[in-house]
Amino acid sequence: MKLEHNPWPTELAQHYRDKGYWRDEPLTRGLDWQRRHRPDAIGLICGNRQFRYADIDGLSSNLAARLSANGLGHGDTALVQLPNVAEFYLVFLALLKIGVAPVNALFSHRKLELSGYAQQLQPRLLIAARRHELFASEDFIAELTGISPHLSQVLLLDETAPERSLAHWLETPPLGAVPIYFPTPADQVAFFQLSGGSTGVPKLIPRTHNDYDYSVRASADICGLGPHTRFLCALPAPHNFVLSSPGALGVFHAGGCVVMAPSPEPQTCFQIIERRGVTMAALVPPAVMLWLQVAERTPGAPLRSLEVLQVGGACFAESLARRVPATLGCTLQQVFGMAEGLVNYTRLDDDPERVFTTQGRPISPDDEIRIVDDQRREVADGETGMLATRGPYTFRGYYRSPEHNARVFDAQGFYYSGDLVQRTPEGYLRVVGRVKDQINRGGEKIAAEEIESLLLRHPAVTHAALVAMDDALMGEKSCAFLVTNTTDLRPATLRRHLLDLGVAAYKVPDRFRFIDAMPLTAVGKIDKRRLRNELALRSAPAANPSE
Ligand code: OOB
Repeated sequence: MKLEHNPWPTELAQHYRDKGYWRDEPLTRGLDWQRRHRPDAIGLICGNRQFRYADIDGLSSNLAARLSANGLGHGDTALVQLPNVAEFYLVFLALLKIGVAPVNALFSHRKLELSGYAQQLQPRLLIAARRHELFASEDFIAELTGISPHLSQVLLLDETAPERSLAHWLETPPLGAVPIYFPTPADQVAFFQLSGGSTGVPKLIPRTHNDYDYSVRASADICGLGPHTRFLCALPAPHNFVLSSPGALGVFHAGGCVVMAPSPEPQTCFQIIERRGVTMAALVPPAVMLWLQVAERTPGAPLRSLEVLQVGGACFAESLARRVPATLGCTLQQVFGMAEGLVNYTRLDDDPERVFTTQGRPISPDDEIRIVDDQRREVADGETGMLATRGPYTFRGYYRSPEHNARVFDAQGFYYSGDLVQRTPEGYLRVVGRVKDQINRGGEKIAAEEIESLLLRHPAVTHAALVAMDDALMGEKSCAFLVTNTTDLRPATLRRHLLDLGVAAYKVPDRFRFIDAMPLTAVGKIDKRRLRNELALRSAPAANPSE
């Protein structure tokens, strides 16, 4: 069975093959090469555990074979939620080997997000962790089975019962020889990436073997990855940045080593960097700020091995960018990417001024970029416009979302990312704002509409608008403006309301403000610009009695 996705038009697909971008090989190709040529090289480190390429391949093959023996294969989907542990990659690779397409939820996701993904994908397999509050008992697993009646296989990290223990399934080969075959054609869906979203329901992004593999290979090349690379994965492992830009898959392609960290917190990361000789790391801007603060307090810090720091996911202030090379003693690389596809990098040999002042240029000569005004007419270099793009690894449509796709794609298949950018004459992009209704909370994306509709489910809330407010550390935080039919609604009640609905904690508004009526635009829509301006005018939190 094929999983639906909007394919590239035949002529473009042919062009991408002719250019050698699409090789019609599986996304596990890199691992397979390392297994055959460098089986004893260490490819993955997690705490005190080290995995050689032979181990990574062997463990993932055990799991793949056992799942395959249980009837899972091409056309099936899986819901996976794991923290930053080695098992994340072992599971991902196992599923790719047998053509089961997973969605890798963030560990911070809760009931609402996981139920939403299960609803859309109807997975047959669930892989999760007992240490997550939702999977400490059986209740939510039963709920998921209600949502996805074909869910027949559950495997858990930290589980003692062998029939459900992920560790057991990874370590124990199946009885008898079960062939692991790769039945998924490379132009089909390999897995689903998560969209930051701007709509009510989180959308899924089908990524094919061909398109993702190209982005990984080309990224590894641009970032100079090789067997010497030791890459610190401190951001959530499913995120496109640390998975493929060039991320862990880039490292496996190049034969380097992925070193896991539980979080980007500097004290922990600095120790891991020193102990493991990490050469490269990828961070979001708030984490860089913390790293800079700690490194400035402790000069001669343990970052000697660090050669490259990638920063992306949200706007990185030029003033901070300028501090990175001197304070952390490494090369800065800015990365502007999206789970939907397009990724831009400053190049490692770029002039430092360009690295400090732009977010890079696209991976591929065949990434087509248009920067357009409201009428979708192209603007001149240096002018601000909306970013539209298509190319060999930019998706052609969200999963089963024809109406939303009609809004964010044009007739030529260009995807409108919702970012406001400028292009330099050399083709480098600068991100200057956005038109999508989203809050970028230090790299974590919050779709305003999703939270507004949850707030409106509270009986006392009659109007709700979520907007971004500036924050010194996070870049942006979220503020909910509310009109209510009572005078005694408290922020704590609304926070509880949202958490009870099962939304991830990072999406709960940082501030609530109660107003008498929503300001409206000329066409009668909520005037969010006015709400944002109001916040900017009264930015001092102490002067805010409604909090
Ligand atoms: C990355 O991916 P997503 O899907 O979480 O978020 C994409 C959005 C972009 O459309 C843009 O609004 C924002 O995040 N963004 C940036 C940025 N990088 C991403 N805004 C300003 N400056 C940057 N450098 O965030 C992502 C995916 C792959 C690599 C890196 C980041």
